[in-house]
Amino acid sequence: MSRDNFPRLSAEEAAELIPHDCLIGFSGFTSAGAAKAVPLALAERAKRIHAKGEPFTVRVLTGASTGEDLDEALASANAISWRAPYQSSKTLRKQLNSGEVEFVDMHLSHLPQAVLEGFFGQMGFAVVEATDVTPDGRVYLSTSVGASPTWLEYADKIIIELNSAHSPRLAEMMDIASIPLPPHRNPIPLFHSMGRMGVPFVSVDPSKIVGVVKTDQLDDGTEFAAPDVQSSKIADHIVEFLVKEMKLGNIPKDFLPIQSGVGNIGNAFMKGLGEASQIPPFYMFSEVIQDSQLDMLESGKLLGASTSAIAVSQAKLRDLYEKMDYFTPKIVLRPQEISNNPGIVRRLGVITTNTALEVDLYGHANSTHVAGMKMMNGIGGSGDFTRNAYISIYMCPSTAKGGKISTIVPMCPHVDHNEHSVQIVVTEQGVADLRGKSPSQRATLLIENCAHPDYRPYLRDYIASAGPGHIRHNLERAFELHVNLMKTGAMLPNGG
Ligand code: 0RQ
Repeated sequence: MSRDNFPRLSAEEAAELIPHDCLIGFSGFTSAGAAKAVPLALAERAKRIHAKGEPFTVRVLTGASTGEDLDEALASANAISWRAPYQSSKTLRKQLNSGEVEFVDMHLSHLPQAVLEGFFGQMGFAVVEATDVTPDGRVYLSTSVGASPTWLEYADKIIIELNSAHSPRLAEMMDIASIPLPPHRNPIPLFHSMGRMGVPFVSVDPSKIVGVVKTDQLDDGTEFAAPDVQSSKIADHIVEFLVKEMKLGNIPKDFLPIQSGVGNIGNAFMKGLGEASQIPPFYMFSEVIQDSQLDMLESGKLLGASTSAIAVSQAKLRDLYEKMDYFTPKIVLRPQEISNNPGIVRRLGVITTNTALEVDLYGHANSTHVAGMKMMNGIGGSGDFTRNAYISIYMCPSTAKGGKISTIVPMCPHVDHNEHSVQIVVTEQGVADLRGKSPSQRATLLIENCAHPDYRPYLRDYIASAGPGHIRHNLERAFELHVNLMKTGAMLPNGG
């Protein structure tokens, strides 16, 4: 039997199978490997049903964020009622902040276990992109693994999007293993970023595959802006810090694996690290690799990368597919439960770098909620890595929105990473090394090294007005900057 023996469906026919209020597990970890045709057809179907005055929504799980054809298309069709664990779609962001959509922000490594334990109820469908599926139920995934192995195991029914635009040689990068549920777990046998413990495919019960939809479309891909002056300064400060740590002997001479968050600043930092002659070639243990990491793999600066997704621009992906002999030994693609596993992060001694929206004077970081209320994207994998990092670094420009917002604030109105996990804070102004520092020492370092000079007088005055205590606050003023922002559009009347 060939893969063509599975029912061949159009995307529209596949979408017709999915009932109202179904919990669906879509493949996708960023736009990499995201289901493309079925969600788009499902969005169109929802519009047709809504036009008749009838309800149609689905509950959506993915590995992380997705491409335009998934979150953005479904949200624009008002077809999502509930969503976890992460998103970055403009329309969906509006809907979850207005309360139209229920959103659950979760650590990405927790997601597979939570689903398998049944915390979110039964999953009707898995819709998963693959490069191949064999008659005995071997599913070969495309540019991301994410939580797809869990969806394929747990869902009642499976729709495969068989995408011929991807290289089938992605299988050579895959290392897919499932972790049994507690209390039946053993230590995960990975002792190096490039270690392997699994197989190149996911095995499913073939009778669950209700259809195969053929596609031929690359991932959306993300094009990053060239690093701006601020991002470059942040990158330079971090590189300088890491070189100093190496000289002090705090980081071994052959270096430690790096994790880097997604986004413009993360991409700029990785580019800076790639160009730093004082940093030896190193490995990554991360959840996503972006354009700059492919360049570094080619130059030899990056020796290898463990990841859950190859989230690169289309031009880079085409280039990668042309050079598979070179790249396949250098990239390992893993399920997010393993790529983001806090135990392995601690074991390998990963140096983590993530971006915050704001950091408070005692080192609590807010990565998700603007003014403590409006969700931006979600915590993603940042917490998985930060909590168990060898050194955890948070970076952000000292101001946002043209200086109207200080990213160093007296108290974060929402905390994703707390003072016990955040060790180093970097802005374009400089570095605050919070390790071994008491709360009052941390506040001084953050004000004098990281805050924008326009905001330093306010922050010094805030501390001067704070009551006594181990962590000193003036509760009447703790959110004054945020309240000003909401009332006037700026944290300080004259920007500082
Ligand atoms: O808004 O685009 O309208 O100008 O936030 O900020 O500076 O471009 O930085 O792209 O790296 O994103 C924290 C959102 C930063 C991201 C966050 C505004 C700013 C801009 C973007 P505009 P930048 P980035 C693993 C790691 C959590 C998940 C994570 C993120 C926009 O890094 O989602 O770490 N992190 N995952 O103007 C109001 C502030 C602001 C602010 C910045 N204090 N208040 N707006 N902005 N600071 C990856 C995965 O899990 C897949």
